[in-house]
Amino acid sequence: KKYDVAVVGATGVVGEMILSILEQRNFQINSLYPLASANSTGKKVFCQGKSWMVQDLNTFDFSQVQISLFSAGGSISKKYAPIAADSGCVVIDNTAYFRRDKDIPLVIPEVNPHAIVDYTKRNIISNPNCSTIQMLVALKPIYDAVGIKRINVATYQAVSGSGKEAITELTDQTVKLLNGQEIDIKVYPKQIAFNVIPHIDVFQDNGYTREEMKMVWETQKIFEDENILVNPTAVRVPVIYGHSEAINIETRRKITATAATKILSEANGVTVMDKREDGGYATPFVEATNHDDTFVGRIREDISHEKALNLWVVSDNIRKGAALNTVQIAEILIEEYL
Ligand code: 11C
Repeated sequence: KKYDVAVVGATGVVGEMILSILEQRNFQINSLYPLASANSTGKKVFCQGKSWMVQDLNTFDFSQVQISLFSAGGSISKKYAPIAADSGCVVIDNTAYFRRDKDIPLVIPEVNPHAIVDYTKRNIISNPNCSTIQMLVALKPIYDAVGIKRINVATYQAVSGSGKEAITELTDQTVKLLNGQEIDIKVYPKQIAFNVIPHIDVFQDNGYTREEMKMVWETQKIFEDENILVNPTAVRVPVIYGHSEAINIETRRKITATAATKILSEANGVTVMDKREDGGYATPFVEATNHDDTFVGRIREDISHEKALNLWVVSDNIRKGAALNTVQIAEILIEEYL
């Protein structure tokens, strides 16, 4: 069976990746409807050997499609996802807008595919934040084996997480600084080239940022464990693609590094790259970019705690962190539910 699919935000970083993943995985498409704001209307995108005209989201009739993949920002999802869902199609939404709603499943296919069943409540499924996805793909096998009480994580997040203008900001600032010119600062609150910014998304009353709190809320929802403690610090680094995370977990029962490595080596969606030698670990741009798997390395027992483990986790934030996860959800949806 073939499906009619709308891709909302088709000209954005994630939208473009969704199109290429639909092609790579030979998703059974009948008609594709790339949608964007009026100023992108009329552009063409390519997928599965055909060119498809970008149409205006504002006037699109969602009753023509069975599946809509949204990745055009929270305010667009707020307005248009309910319209699409009410027209009868299933929305898979990449934004944070619906993630905390109790009647909307929040899904990572390697972690909680069973949650998809509840899509019927509102015809919407949420895709988690990229930082949460890679963290939980890596931690789920350990959670299942020995339990996790507390997660302490510092992220090193690529600029592509903020969209195309942020990639341009990093590259432009880099070129200008190398040429001794004045730089423009538009997307981030400080210079990102040759720098590190300990601030992603807006500050909350508790002093954490929303990106950090997303990792708390989403972990508790996806693991269905409101007692799991998560303490994140989210940091932007001058990397174009690939988020990295230094994770320390306090487990309920002791697990050795050797046992954790074995479990992770057999886990779905994980590649262990962990030789204790120069270069024996994965890095975001060189190894993780363009790969489906989340890479785990630097697996070692915490010398300061009896039941804790350290991990280095890197993944392509646009691919597994957004587009691939969305398409994987759509694949399960059509295989098991539609
Ligand atoms: C970033 N994680 O790297 C963000 C991007 O909640 O879907 C995705 C934000 C979200 O900037």
